[in-house]
Amino acid sequence: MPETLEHSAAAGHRFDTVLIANRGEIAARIQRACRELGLKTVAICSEADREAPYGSTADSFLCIGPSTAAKSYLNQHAIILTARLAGAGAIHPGYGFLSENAAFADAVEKAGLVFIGPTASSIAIMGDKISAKRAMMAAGVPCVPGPDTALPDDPATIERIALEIGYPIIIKAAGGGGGRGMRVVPKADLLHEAIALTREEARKAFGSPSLYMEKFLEHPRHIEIQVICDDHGNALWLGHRDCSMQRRHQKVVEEAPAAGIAPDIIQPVGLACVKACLQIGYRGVGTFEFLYEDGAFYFIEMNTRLQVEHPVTEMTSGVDIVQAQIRVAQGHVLDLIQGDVTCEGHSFECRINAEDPESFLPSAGVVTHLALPAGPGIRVDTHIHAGYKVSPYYDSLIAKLIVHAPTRAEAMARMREALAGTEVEGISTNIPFLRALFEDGAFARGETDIHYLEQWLKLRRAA
Ligand code: MV4
Repeated sequence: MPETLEHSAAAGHRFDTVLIANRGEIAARIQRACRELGLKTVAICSEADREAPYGSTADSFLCIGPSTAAKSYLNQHAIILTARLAGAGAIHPGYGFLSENAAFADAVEKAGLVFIGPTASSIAIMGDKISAKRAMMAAGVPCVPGPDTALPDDPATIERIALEIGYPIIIKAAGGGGGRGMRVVPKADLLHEAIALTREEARKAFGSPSLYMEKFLEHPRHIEIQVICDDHGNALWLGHRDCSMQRRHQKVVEEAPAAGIAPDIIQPVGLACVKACLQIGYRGVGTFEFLYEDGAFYFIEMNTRLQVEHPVTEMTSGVDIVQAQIRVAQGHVLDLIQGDVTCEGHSFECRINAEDPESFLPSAGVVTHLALPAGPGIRVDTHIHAGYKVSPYYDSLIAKLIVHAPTRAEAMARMREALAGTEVEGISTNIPFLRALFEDGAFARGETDIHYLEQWLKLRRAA
């Protein structure tokens, strides 16, 4: 049956070949989604990734530069040129690298290619944490107490703002995010020094001295809401995740849904996120990050990319988020409405990292033996195999172990089983530590916050 005009992709959005501007497990994940949609794929690599298995399954595979990311996966010009040479009509940036670079999204569109992600303008608004907060406050999304404007220079005015919020407060760089460029101020006499230090860091790291101030929440959980929007005024939220289990801003275990949060508590927050997306004309997938403390949600940041932990939401919602992301980039209307979106059962994801168990430093080398788990409700997203060489150039994520089961307790049991069936030899990994974490009582009871894992590691080391 021919598509109706409204349901067909806009002419300017048509593409049949996607260049995947990333590496590792997510390059393999995106390639599968493309193939299932009948799209051809162009894989790219650096010199360190020439042997990557997703290279031989792509329709073409091109080496674009040296091992250093700055000269390959971050080389905008080389990537756009390669897309044109290989006949790709679109670029999927994955996560990390160029995925939240507004100038890259703009350059891709100016080259006549589709950027599989939001508009450059949406990326830029969310990249500036002050303009992001302003957009969210305007849409009625609950935010952390504090102004949605940059801190002024006048010391007396700054002091007054801090007193109004109430100590402890936190100073954050507008150009920061993900834990970079922030400083907690416990009391008034430390305020001006903290601002001066954070401003200098911000100037150096982000090229902008712009700062803002918020109430510091001491024991929150990190809860996020996944959204997807098309170019025709439709937006959906696909449920929520708890990503509190982290160390140094690196998530280790994620789950969906967040434990112990009643649907009628989260529902208005999800709807506010949808409203915000419609108000700013957002397109593509996105994640609203919240802190959750004493029964209330506080927006902190929006991520304008596909996230590492998207699989837990795929397991509970049944939506293939990567396929949906590509479809909306093609200009298609979302084929779901909010009433079709359900949350079934419970899902966990463990990030398997090639790292030293004591120092957490990346562990490079050859995987001499690999056993992966299988069975109902078990999914493994990885690019590695026995004989694979883990290089020292990139982040240490080598696989994601994802489980799904009817209840949280059953999902935990399934993850214990999956971890027991996972064997990686030749390099060090965090598997022993993940096994121990899934035996932890407080975790099983859902009694954790953003500080829990670091405290747990400290106690474990002392024992
Ligand atoms: C905060 C906060 C407490 N109060 N903001 C860190 C990452 C960045 N996305 C925001 N972060 C935080 N912002 C206020 N007003 C505590 C953190 C924070 C954190 C947040 C989420 C997950 C892990 C974290 C670890 C330390 C601090």
